[in-house]
Amino acid sequence: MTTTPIIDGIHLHARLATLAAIGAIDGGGCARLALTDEDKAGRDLVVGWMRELGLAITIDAIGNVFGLRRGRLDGPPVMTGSHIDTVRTGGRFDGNYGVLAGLEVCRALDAAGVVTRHPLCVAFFTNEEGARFQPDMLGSLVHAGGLTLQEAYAATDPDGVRLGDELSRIGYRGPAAPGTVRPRAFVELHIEQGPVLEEAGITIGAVTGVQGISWHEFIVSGVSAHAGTTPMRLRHDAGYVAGATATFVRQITRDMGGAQVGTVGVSELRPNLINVIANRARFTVDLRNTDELLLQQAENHVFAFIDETALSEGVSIEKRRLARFEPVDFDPAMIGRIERLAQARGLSTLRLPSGAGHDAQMMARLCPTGMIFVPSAKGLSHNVAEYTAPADLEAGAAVLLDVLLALAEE
Ligand code: HGY
Ligand code: MN
Ligand code: MN
Repeated sequence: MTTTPIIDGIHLHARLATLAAIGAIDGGGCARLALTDEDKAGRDLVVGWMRELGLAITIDAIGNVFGLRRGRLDGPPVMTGSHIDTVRTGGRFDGNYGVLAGLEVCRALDAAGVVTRHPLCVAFFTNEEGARFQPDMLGSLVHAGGLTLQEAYAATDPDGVRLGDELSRIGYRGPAAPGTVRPRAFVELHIEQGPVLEEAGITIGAVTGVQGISWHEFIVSGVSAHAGTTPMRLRHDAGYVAGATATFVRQITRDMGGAQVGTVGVSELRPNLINVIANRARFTVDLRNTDELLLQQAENHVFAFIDETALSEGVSIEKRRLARFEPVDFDPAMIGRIERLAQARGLSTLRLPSGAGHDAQMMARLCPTGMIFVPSAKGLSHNVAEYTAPADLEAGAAVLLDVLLALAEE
């Protein structure tokens, strides 16, 4: 005899707190950069929880982990999931929430004695953040066939450490070929990480897609010299090029308006001394837009500015592309399903694009895919103060339960 499955919110909050304790940093956040010891500890904990639920575990060659819950039929599962790696100044909900809510759905179905028609799968993907190794969404990109294992293994972090070596070191270079677990549908529950839902007073976001992402690294080589004795006309100041670019990126977003955003997130000078003109700068440019042509325009403006500035300053530039993904639209039927099921629970809904990258944007290459958002307090994320109200976390998990159930009974 089955009963109505219900998400256990208390258990969800407790699990989020337990996972957040791994790599905990001051202010209540997490630092579990991909493939570090902290990431391994987080992985081991979540895999243990999957085993407790009796899920069949598959680990693939890029370290993606899949927990499969049997259905009445065999065949492709309905999949949910996200990531459990974090940026260095991460919050406790980004990625983690979607994975743990997926496990709570399995737990609620167990408690209700429900076996779905199609199997369910809860997954977490390797290196979603891209904060240590690029590109971001690396594990799901390999899963979707957008990056080879060899290319992924060869990625290096700023210290020159190879991704493939770190994956082996933490014991998550699994036996399964990438793409082995091919879903019939994919749904990712995630915090919005921006201000839209909170400012609109809306609980559930039915995400329409993910904006395009352009990540590039620039290495500027100039000439170090005395900050006091060197006339301005004789300088080849790498630090100036980095600073001027950060200003230009802000200016170009202002000129373009609309959805265009731009960030110089990494900016390192050498020798980084108060009285020495920098002979080396390493900086990154993150540009995003929901419109691909506008994103290309933004790239062209920024790249031309950097080339012109380098020429006039007499410095050389090395440019490296770290990530480039075009905007992705989610499955219209999935968007409508999320909206309908949330409204059936009396929850307010809003359609919106995602400003952040997500594994769902890669899974959309394989199957009908959608995302469910819940509000982020003050729109803050990638910040230890990241926060979503418990009631909103529970509402999102309940909608995930309904959407997965609907998909798994089709
Ligand atoms: O950068 C992003 O949007 C994601 O957090 N990787
Ligand atoms: Mn995320
Ligand atoms: Mn993130």
